[in-house]
Amino acid sequence: MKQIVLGTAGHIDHGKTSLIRALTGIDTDRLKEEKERGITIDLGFASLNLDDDVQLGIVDVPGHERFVKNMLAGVGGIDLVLLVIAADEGVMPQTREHLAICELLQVREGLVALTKTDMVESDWLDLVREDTAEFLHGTFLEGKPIVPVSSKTGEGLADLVDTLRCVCDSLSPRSSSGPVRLPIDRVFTMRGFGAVITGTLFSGSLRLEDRVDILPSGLTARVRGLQVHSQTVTEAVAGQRTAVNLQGIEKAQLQRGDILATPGRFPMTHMLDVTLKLLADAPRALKNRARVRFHIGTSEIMGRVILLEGEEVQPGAQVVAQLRLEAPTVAAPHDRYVLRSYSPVQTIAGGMILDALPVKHKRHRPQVLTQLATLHHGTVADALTVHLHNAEYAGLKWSDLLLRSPLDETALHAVVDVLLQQGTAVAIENNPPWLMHHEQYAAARSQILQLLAAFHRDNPLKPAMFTEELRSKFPRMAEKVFATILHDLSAAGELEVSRDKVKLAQHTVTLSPERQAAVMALEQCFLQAQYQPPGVEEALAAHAVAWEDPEASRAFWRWYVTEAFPAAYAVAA
Ligand SMILES: Nc1nc2c(ncn2[C@@H]2O[C@H](COP(=O)(O)OP(=O)(O)OP(=O)(O)O)[C@@H](O)[C@H]2O)c(=O)[nH]1
Ligand SMILES: [Mg+2]
Repeated sequence: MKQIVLGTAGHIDHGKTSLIRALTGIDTDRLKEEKERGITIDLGFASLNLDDDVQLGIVDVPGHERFVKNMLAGVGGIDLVLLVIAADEGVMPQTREHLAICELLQVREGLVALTKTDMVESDWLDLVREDTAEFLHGTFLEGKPIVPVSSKTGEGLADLVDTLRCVCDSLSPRSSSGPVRLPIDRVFTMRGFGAVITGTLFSGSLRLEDRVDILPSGLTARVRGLQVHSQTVTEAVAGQRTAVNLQGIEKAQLQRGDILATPGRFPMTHMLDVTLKLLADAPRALKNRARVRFHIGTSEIMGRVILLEGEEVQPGAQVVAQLRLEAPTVAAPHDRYVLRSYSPVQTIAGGMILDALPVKHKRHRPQVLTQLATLHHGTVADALTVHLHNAEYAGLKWSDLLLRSPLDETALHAVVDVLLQQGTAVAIENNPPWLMHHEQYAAARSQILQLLAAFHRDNPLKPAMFTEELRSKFPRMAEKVFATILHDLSAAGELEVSRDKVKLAQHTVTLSPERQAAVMALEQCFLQAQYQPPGVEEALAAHAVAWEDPEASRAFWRWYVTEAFPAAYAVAA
């Protein structure tokens, strides 16, 4: 069965909750205060079977401008928005704000319900319809169905359901591969069962007994029970409204905004590189370092916008920026987010995560801007090439590659294959892949060859260099990377590795005729001395090996006994 999550949107009192009740029979206003005041304060939930193939999970949001924060927590995971506009009032401020939010979050599909048709004349209804079409012009809802309904008389409801069916047909189901990520929108306890959380499963699939991380607290829990649309299930998949009964954690340790995730899969971050579009009707330009409210998933976190070019963003413009947050968050490339101004609280901007684990950028750096442009406009392969380049000699392990891409494991393997085939990356390890940018790999190779050449030049009498000594020249290079490059160089015939030493393949210790004669004489001396080998100075003196530099002659001697003539060494030792 196809699972689609629909969210309502629209101005206060325009009839969202009444319409959901008329469609499903469920009153989504659960709180006492909601019933007393006749308004929605927090998210409400319902479900509707459109036919045998499609099950709609419904999130009903509040329209009041003071509760946009709650609305934002509800629309994060929706596939489809039902924008509700009352025929008697037409487009109002939160109609605009909610539509802008859906647009910033790139909600995939949508339609409009013109409610309260029983309260207006038909010529007025025609006018509102025209106005609405004009209002939608240039937005993702342009040209989408506008369905007049009355929740009071029931008129138009059948038509709305038919239209919903059509819209859902065009929506492809979400892929349930990938890691589990479920932004929590509600926490409560069930007597005898303990803590229960609900939310829209953003990606992956969740099974009974699975272990999960709760972020950002880092606590872990076990899935004891699962429900989808009030039915007990053994597995929930991406795109489903899911209730999870957790064992090993208390209600007090959980809150809206937390994320339930595959253990160890998502590191937390205080910084994010993003595209940032300031809404065309934002009240003023956005200045560098402006304090904002950052919304992602079901969470709200304070932070500052660091503009990477220019001093301010004009309404309607899009830039790249770095967000520096006051509390950690979890995000993945291509996730969408919304920004609201600190005070007065108003939706002003939003965009897409480009890098969830950036370094702190200095502003006005052409290289940073070029790289972010690639992360924004390039393919996943292009983006990974940028990250591989920045990773230098460390390269990127499989877990790093996963964090740097929006793909699941299967799709990422395909991209890795392309990077290897086209020579952009070199494999340090194959299973799982650990990649290095080909330029960094080439640079490391030639640096190793250069260091060895320098060693041989400075130590012409030493046949080889201790591998550990060479390795110590690369303090930031992982053992495995170093070993792989040595292995590759050796396989290519560039160098020779023997036990704990390494040398350039073409390097040999060549002696002057004078030294060669001394070696022979010393060798004879040792052989003849048998079990009473002479001391170093004594042997040198006896054979008049008086080279210009006494230090050099001692070094030569050491080499001679330890390397050139193992039999002599064995005796000397
Ligand atoms: N006559 C008439 N009244 C309606 C209709 N739909 C809703 N109402 C009335 O409008 C008022 C507001 O309806 P709600 O459904 O609570 O509006 P809402 O959009 O959910 O409001 P918030 O959640 O607070 O934003 C209630 O008094 C409803 O009875 C309709 O189709 N016809
Ligand atoms: Mg309501």
